[in-house]
Amino acid sequence: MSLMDRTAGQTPSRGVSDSLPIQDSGPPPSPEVIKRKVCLLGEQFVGKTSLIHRFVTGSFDESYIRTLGATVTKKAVDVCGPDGHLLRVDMMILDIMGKQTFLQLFKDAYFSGAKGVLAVFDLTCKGSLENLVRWVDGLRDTVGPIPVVALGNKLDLTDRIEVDDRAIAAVLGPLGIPVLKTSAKTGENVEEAFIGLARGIVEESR
Ligand SMILES: Nc1nc2c(ncn2[C@@H]2O[C@H](COP(=O)(O)OP(=O)(O)O)[C@@H](O)[C@H]2O)c(=O)[nH]1
Ligand SMILES: [Mg+2]
Repeated sequence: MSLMDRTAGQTPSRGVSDSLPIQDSGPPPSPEVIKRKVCLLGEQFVGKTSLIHRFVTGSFDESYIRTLGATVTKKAVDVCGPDGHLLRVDMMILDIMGKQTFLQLFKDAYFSGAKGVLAVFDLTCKGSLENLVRWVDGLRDTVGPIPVVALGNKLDLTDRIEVDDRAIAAVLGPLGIPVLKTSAKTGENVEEAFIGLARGIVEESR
């Protein structure tokens, strides 16, 4: 039985609730919204476009769509703000063509104003982890110490994984960035990656 059923037809009696402000009229209040630019970086083919696609549409597209230049997608996530209130982080997600040459040309424009980064490598390709250091250095040269979460992607390809936890710690430990293992194919940890980044962004803007 709902509250409406229980109270319908009853004579209202005076009580504590009479002195409280009316809460049940209109839609619930929306959380405060902050808009933030976030970027994905990392070598070509590590799965940046697929991770964004999975996060935004909830699906995986096997047919590889090459990213031309840079594309922008938007999605909001709700996280708990520093004062305990819900905050909506409206993310403008930038995806680039993953070549270092492209990064050199457009680094400033691409990273400028970014408040968080997902640095992606491929668990089945050791070189993509080693090269991530250069990507992160390039980022920090441009925008300074913004929150970065590293993602070891393609976790579903269990029999092809080349990068173990020790190698990850050796390369990324000195950079001091958290690491998550993801699969754009199964969706494992993809939502967590973007939410983790949003949390880092909210922490930074305190
Ligand atoms: N098995 C598997 N394949 C993936 C995953 N993520 C991406 N791929 C594939 O890897 C290739 C490159 O992905 P893409 O998102 O275009 O990489 P990008 O160049 O970093 O944007 C494509 O063939 C994808 O289908 C994953 O998590 N698991
Ligand atoms: Mg791409």
